[in-house]
Amino acid sequence: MAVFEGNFTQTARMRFAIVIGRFNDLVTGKLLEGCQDCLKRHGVDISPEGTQVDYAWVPGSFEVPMVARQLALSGRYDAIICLGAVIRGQTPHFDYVASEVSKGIAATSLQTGVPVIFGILTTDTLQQAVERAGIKSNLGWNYAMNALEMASLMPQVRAGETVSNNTGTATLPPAMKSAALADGIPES
Ligand code: INI
Repeated sequence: MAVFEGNFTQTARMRFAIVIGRFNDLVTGKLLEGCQDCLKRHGVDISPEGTQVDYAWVPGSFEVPMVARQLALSGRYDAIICLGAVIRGQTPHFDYVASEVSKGIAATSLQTGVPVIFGILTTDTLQQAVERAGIKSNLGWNYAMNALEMASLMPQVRAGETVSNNTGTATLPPAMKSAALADGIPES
């Protein structure tokens, strides 16, 4: 049987889109910084003028899934990272926004087959949010790691390529093999 496993090293040909909510941008801006730092330190060119990362700003988390879905449908990206911060207030608004963005991101990922990373902080207070966006740690970094891992995992799963195999190396049909190689998977 096969073991499929992502890696963090073959990033040269990967393409990402990052969708960022402006609402609570004190927090989402910091998540973006953490995310970019991680991608850059794994060899990704994060420049908006470059060829590896596109950025899309939306008003708030509620709008994130719509734009993420359109980007996913373009077929241009190995993974999409969604960043937002939904902070509980005095009204039920939080619950509606948090519910819709989580359902929307899950649906986008499942419907398109493109990994869409759920980088939406949902917290009770602003303090909890800033602690997770750079004060104590920066979850933006983790979301980028998740994107790198999924971007390298999915081509393997699609092509049936094996990373390690107790019974030997799996053989792929030629068409799948060239697709896997085009996706940056090394020949085993
Ligand atoms: N958007 C957020 O990203 N976080 C929030 O905490 C938030 N709250 O609490 O209202 C929020 N609201 C805006 C929402 O995402 C939409 O942009 C707006 O409703 C327009 O559709």
